[in-house]
Amino acid sequence: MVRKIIHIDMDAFYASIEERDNPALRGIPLAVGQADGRGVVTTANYEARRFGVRSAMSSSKARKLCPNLTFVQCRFEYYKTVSAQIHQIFKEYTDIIEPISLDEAFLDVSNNLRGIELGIDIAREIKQRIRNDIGLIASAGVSYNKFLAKIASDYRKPDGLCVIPPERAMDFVAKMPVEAFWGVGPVTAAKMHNLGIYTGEDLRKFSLPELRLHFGKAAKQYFDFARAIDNRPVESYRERKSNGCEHTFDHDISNKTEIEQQLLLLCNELAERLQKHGFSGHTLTLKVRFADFTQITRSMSGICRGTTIPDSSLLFTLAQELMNKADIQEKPIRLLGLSISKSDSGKNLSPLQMYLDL
Ligand code: TTP
Ligand code: MG
Repeated sequence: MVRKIIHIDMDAFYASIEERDNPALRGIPLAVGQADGRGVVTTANYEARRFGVRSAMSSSKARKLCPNLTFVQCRFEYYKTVSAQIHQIFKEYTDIIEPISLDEAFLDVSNNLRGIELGIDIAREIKQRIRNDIGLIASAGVSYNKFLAKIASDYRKPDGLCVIPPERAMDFVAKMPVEAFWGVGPVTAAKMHNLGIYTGEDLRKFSLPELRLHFGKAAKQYFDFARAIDNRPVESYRERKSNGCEHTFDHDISNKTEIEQQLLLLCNELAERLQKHGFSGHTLTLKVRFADFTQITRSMSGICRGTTIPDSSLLFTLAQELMNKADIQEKPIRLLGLSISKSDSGKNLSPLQMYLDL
């Protein structure tokens, strides 16, 4: 079955909330953030963007670009409550909601709670509800995967509603500048430009081995995106109880230095995954599978407080402790795995959700 995925991204989120609450701020260039000293712009309304004012820009630079710029203080706690209200609307349509930030989420509406046939009808309704009930404008993208739904929501911003049906996907992606692709930041974009890759169409000319040569692990993702393929599920974090990774080695390992090296690689990968998913947990588990396929696991709980996401060096220290506990002697190892899980008593929520109170 073709999936129906919606990506919602609120327009100029913080600034629009301030405009909604104070009509005197409407229609004039507005930035949210500290005006003076070392202040930065969190976001600017579209009037200010015409002058080149952007998120993360220093306030002094923003003022140079737009001398009439009005600044208002950021009220982060308040924006969180607005975000939670928006999520209440989403929940009327589906349980499968993946929050990306306060103002952005993916919804899988393939089997939606309202039994609505078309994704575009749901997106239109959600936009309307956000406008009527909350007084804000959202852009929505609809497609059969996350990659395309996100591109679609960005396509006609602000107040956008764009659908990319399967038959248009390849053409759509062909024309996209690579900068718009997921995971392509300025450094990767510059690298692609050096190879003559400016659009999805250019990217498609490269084979997977060629892309691997230049982009390593990320190559498969670029290769797939250039072909409008993205099989990642919409992950509603509430369901996720653990997050981990494992490596099966080309040859069995038993040398202490080699084991440590592999453990470090695993920790780096796990730390990256946890950051990407905004996931934290209380229990770390090491899995060791030996050459003879017997397997042991060693765990430790209470590894970090609250919703702190452990970094690679903390993971490495703990993983080494677990390895010592495992006391594997010189037995050759075929696979190592490392995962973080929620303790039974812990709230089964991602840091983002805890912080959003969703
Ligand atoms: P965005 O969705 O990136 O920006 P936006 O909603 O203001 O504008 P649009 O989607 O119409 O382009 O980010 C959402 C909010 O997150 C934004 O209103 C302010 C905040 N934010 C920061 O605090 N710092 C940043 O660097 C960025 C990009 C956003
Ligand atoms: Mg936004």
